[in-house]
Amino acid sequence: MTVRKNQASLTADEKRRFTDALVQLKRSGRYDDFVTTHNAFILGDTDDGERTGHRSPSFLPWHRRFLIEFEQALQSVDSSVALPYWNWSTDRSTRASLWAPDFLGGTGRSRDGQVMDGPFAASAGNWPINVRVDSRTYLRRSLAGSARDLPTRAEVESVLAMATYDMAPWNSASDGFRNHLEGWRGVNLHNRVHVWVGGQMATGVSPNDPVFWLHHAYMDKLWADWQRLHPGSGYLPVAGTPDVVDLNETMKPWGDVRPADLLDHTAHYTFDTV
Ligand code: CU1
Ligand code: CU1
Repeated sequence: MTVRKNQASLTADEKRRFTDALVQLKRSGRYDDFVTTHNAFILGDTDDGERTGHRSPSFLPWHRRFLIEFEQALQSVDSSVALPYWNWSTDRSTRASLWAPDFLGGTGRSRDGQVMDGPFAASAGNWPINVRVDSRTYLRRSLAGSARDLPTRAEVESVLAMATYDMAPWNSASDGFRNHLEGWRGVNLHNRVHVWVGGQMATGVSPNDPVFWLHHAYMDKLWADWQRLHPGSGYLPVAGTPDVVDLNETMKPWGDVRPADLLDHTAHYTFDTV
């Protein structure tokens, strides 16, 4: 059974196995397939105008499925690996162990944002940026370079307290849990973390930075936490809503999975907190 752990409690061996598996997926080309898929679903999202991955109710189930596939790819390399999650409301400093050279490496240098240490530094030769928005082929970060700090626990709790999953107009203007979590309104949790990390994380090709997976594993955990806090609330919309994915409609690009299929994460993994 896959147990997703807080990254702060991983052993040195678990960190090494995780980063080794990432590098192996990168070498095989499979890692970049995930970046390409995400990039294709960052905007419109699809040619028929349906919003799937972002700015819509299916933000959470879409990324849940995306992470499950990625975790399975990692496990095909090393069956002991699970996705760790990054609780950025607690590990909120640029000196957190997350950014140490034995794990994800640190911030980029001031000149060009290039990450200079850890397994994903350009100098280590294992992490070319192939799916990119410009000509720069190296991983970039500017930790804490944005105007706002990482979200606080109180801000997380204010979003978890929202009892309605999502509501019309089902986009980046909506009130409700999903949109405040995604960050287009209110305190802004998810988007703000992407911007705080900077570099590729602040672009549509954000999965180029391995911290993407740890950030989204935590977003996914917050969805599970919200479900436990609001047992009477569920995924919305249930049916008949144009341009977004209803509870029982399939999601692209998979075509065989509905939000309804993804409401119970325990079929796939558990968290170290339960
Ligand atoms: Cu995304
Ligand atoms: Cu994201």
